[in-house]
Amino acid sequence: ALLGIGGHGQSRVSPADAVLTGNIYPGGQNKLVFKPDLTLEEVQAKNPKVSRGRYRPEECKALQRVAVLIPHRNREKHLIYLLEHLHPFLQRQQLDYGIYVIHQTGSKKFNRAKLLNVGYLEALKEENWDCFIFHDVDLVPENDFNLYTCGDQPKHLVVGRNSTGYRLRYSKYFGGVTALSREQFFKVNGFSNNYWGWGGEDDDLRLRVELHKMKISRPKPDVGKYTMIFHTRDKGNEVNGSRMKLLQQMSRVWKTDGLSSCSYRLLSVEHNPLYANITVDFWTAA
Ligand code: UDH
Repeated sequence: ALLGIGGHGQSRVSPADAVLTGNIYPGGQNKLVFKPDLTLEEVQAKNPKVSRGRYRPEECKALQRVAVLIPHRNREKHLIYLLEHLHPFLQRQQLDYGIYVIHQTGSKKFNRAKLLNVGYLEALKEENWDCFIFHDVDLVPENDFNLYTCGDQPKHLVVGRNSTGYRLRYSKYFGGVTALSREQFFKVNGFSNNYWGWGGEDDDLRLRVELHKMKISRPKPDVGKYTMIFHTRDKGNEVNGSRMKLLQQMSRVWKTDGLSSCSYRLLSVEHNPLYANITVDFWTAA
């Protein structure tokens, strides 16, 4: 059983217990605070049981091994905040997990989807992960019942965020944070590698999932709640004007554009205490 988490969206933890345990709140809802001067060292000191970005529960064998993949460039502060909240959150869920940050070097257009393909391929070289969580760096989960595990269908975990009044951005939205098993992601050949700049890659993955007759599931709105750390549009991640055209091609190209064709220059794999850092260079933005 999950520590302090009831099976029907109800917490078994009383407010008094929540105070005692320090972290688990009634209804699974957490209060998020982002301290302006927080450092990575402080977060490390609070997580002595995490090593090389990995943790597994001591008192039981977890049902799934879960890899969290975070695409990244120039968002160091967001990463510290996310790590601060994600480590205890994943531990309260008693998961056997590892966190991977996939870092794109250089100033070419950002490619979120390709970075996530790289994360999947590189993480599998270390461990036969059962489940992959594709996770934006600026979205922090608010509710402990939002389980970071995979199901028999792909899951979309961000039902709402503070910046949209906790509403789904649009009915078919499949961005921000998603959970696909190793097999589900492999079946659709991963993400397309061809989305440079902002937008479209998440819709493309949704189309791949639908083409393979899978059905996306979501947690209940009060559970799928996230706080987005405020930011403006990044340099190098301008809106991708080709995204509509690319989306139209999906059913013709998915087999040859994806995990099977993901080429990259691997610059380094470093194991920091709280995450593995995979640095890559993409030599073409064509
Ligand atoms: N990312 C980076 N660095 C970048 C660009 C993107 O790390 O330079 C990653 C990061 O994990 C981020 C994700 O890619 O969470 C998605 O990019 P995004 O946060 O820019 O996308 P989002 O849709 O925001 O959240 C779009 C621009 C918002 C402008 C808002 C103005 N009101």
